[in-house]
Amino acid sequence: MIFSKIESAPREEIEKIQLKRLKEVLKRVYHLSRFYKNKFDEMGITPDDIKSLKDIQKLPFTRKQDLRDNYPFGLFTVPMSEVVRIHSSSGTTGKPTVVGYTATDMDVWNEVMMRIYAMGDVTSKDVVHNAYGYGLFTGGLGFHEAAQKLGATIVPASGGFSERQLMLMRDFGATVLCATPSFALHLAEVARREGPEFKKDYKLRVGFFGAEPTSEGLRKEVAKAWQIEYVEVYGLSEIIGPGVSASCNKGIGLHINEDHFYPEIIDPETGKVLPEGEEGELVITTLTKQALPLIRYKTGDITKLHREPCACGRTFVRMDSVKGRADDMLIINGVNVYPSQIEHVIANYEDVSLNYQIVAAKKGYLDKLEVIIEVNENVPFNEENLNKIKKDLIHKFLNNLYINAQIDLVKPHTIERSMGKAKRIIDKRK
Ligand code: DLL
Repeated sequence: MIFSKIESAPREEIEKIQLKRLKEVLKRVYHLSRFYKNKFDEMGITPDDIKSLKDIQKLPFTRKQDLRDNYPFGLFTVPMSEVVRIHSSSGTTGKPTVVGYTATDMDVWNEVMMRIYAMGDVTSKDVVHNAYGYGLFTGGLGFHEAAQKLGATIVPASGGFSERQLMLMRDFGATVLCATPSFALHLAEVARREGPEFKKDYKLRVGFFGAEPTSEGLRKEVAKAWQIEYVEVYGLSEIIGPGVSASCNKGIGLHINEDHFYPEIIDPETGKVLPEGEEGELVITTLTKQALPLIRYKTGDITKLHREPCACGRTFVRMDSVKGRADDMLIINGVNVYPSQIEHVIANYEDVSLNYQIVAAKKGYLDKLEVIIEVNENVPFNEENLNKIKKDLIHKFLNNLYINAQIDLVKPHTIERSMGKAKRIIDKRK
């Protein structure tokens, strides 16, 4: 089901709207934001210099640090009396990044989220169990309001309390699950304790998963565990929250809501825009945001764009599932590796589960990569099995990723489960 006509409009029409909106947003930031006025002046650019979409490349980038430097509301382009909602990142290091929404921004957010729900055919007949955290994190409320607008029954479960959540999902007849993929997998693991046939007690048919990088293997595992359709949702609070893009399940990748968010792919080192189809850092310009418009925001997420026609009928450009964050890439003795590539190896080996942790450390001058993985419950935890699994995995890491990894196998249920975004990487070298 396609929610809005614009999602399948001819390319020329989409690009016409993008250019018109780009010009408007540039005028807005130039006249209402001291930060952007100074940046544009330094580069000798005015909004009038932008005559085509390609001209966007003349504009400066915006970074997460710019939001921090202007904490809390320095980049807002409306008076606070027009701001109706604030969200913020967790801010584990330094000040959090704060984002704001006007009433019109909220309408846009609901619109793009309703488009995403439509990718899983959600209607007023559905019961939506929302296990994203409520609060300053955009996941909970982002999924909440749009479901309500659609007329669906929303269950604002938030994170944690797995057994209670499962009870509510069963008793309320949830047909839709919204959660981080790692939490969805954890819920399935707990539900499985009721017996291998647990699924028959649940009415789930589709899930909306995002907020953290995943491998294809993990996505398949979640879909298989719950026997549901997997819609992948991407977004970030700085741009809007969840709602930037989502997968339609008819073709590969996630359709970007391009009439609101203009995407580019750049080389994260040089800042150069890369040719279509090449992998690099996703940069987004918000085309319609009022409270916090951002020009060429460096998301830090690594992906690529493709524009071949999609079987679903949408004409919006697609991005691949995010491979990882530019700053999450591990360099192990000179070899670059993303955690999702490590996860891919684990997901394709039967005897271990997707509960794992990656520890990078120094041993003398050399880097050491340790991967701690839980053995599957049905595999006897004896020396013979452990030695075989270790040997196989070491071989796979070496052959597929060119990494000499140390494998530590642990018993099932020993690695702490995440209730929100999974924390799987510990880099002791930092
Ligand atoms: O995670 C918004 C969101 C909530 C998206 C719920 C999807 C579902 P932040 O907390 O600001 O916002 O974190 C944004 O999370 O830059 C990516 O690195 C990562 N991320 C989000 N979605 C995906 C995804 C929300 N589908 C950061 N795949 C982003 C991979 C994702 N990474």
